Amino acid sequence: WSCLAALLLAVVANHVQAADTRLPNIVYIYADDLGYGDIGCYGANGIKTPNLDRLATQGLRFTDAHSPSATCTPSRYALLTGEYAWRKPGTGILPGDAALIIEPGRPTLPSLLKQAGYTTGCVGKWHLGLGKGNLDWNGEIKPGPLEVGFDSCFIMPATGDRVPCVYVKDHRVVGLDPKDPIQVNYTMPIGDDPTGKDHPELLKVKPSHGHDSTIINGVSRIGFMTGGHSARWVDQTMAETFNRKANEFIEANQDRPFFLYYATHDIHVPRLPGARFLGKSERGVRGDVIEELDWCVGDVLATLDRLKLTNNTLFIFTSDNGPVVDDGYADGAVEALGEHKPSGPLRGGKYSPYEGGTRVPFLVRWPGKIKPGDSSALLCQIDLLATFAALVKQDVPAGAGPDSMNLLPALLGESDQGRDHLVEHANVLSIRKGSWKLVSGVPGRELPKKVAAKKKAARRPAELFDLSKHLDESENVAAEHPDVVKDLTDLLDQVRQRSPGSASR
Ligand code: NG6
Ligand code: CA
Repeated sequence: WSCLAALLLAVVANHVQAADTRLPNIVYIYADDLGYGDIGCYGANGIKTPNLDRLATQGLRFTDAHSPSATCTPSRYALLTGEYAWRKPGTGILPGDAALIIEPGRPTLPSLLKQAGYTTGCVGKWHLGLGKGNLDWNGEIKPGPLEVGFDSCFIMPATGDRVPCVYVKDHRVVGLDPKDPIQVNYTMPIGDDPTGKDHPELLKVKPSHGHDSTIINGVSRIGFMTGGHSARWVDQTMAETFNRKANEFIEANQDRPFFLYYATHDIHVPRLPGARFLGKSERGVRGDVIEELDWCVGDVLATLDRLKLTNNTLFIFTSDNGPVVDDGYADGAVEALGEHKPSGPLRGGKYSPYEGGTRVPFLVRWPGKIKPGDSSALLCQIDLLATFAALVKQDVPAGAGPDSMNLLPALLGESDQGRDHLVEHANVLSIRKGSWKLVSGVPGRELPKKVAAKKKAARRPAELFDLSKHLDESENVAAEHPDVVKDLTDLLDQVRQRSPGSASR
């Protein structure tokens, strides 16, 4: 008996140890255009987000975490490569027919995790280009997510408001009828589908700016497309479709360490929530899609609970850039805003160099490992590549993730120490250090030489803010602190000139 008992004990001990040393699963939910003040635990008004609020109660709520850029493509590029997007021309907001902008074979956040034994999945919005240019949507769609570190993907190629309006699973358009081939064009009309410009009477929601090309599902988009009728998505079921795919990925990989990159379409335009969320919030469709997003997060959390994976899963929820109310469709969001402040106490939002452009909600939960609370550590999504590498004990290869810093102690709430400084990226570059913020006149993207020279001459003077005194960047104190302006300008220059690969880690 004692022998058997000892054996049993050994088996149990072994099991416990195995569970303890197993690498945690990582679920990363990337909301689109969700602002710092858009959810309950960050002060939303008239919008209920009980699931995200629960996540905040059970985990760490960061108050100074940033997306790398104030728009989508550069943020995602920087997150996945660990390189500031402004270093690399061609990483601005991409059209739906753009080629992939991450070089296959380059070490990426998912490829490092894969190397550590993770199964990696990508669900939702991609917007980093597909193929090598002139892509045939009816054939093999590659390179794409699978060539830069993901084992599987179920994606929307670009954005909800850009054609082609179809899902892509791994290398193929889902549900495509070969007899009705897809063609996409971003320069001229193609096929017989009506456009918003010529047939506004067919629209469910009218554009307020641009967005007047091919009409798909009663919504005119950016870009022209023809064909692929059986494959076209229905906006109102997009959130639940992606959520089902996210849950399926978790379910299929429950027995091994997995990394799920789940980038939602919510709360980007066009805002067409599922029927049960329409009119649910007090803040019009923009509030409704936030509540839909919250439901989606809750549903993924429930899947983890059901599969008993909650305790061994590092769960991160954040957003790719700050908020925007009218982003090109007259959908009533502006009128319904009421007391709600999408950026909370911050100035600016999507596209803006002020804090609202990049400071976003950032919630991290890992029960038993991360003590619930708040953290004011300055961190950026660009740091996750080096931070995850440290977590899973992988070396970051020389030259990879040049701007990514290992902030594992901060991520786990063991330290309040975040970055020493951070470059924020919008139409101009800004730099943060301590409580100082300098909004420079330096453009956030490479300009043609002639234009650059002209612009340099016409550069607006730098603005300086002390965020500890004016979090809302309401008072420019550049004139009072020329020394700080100079130091930060020099520091920004240093970071800009640092050749990728030599950044200190
Ligand atoms: C802009 C679009 C906007 C949105 C954005 C990309 C117009 C007038 N505006 O050019 O609607 O699609 O691009 O958003 O077309 S992002 O979150 O993917 O960066
Ligand atoms: Ca976005």
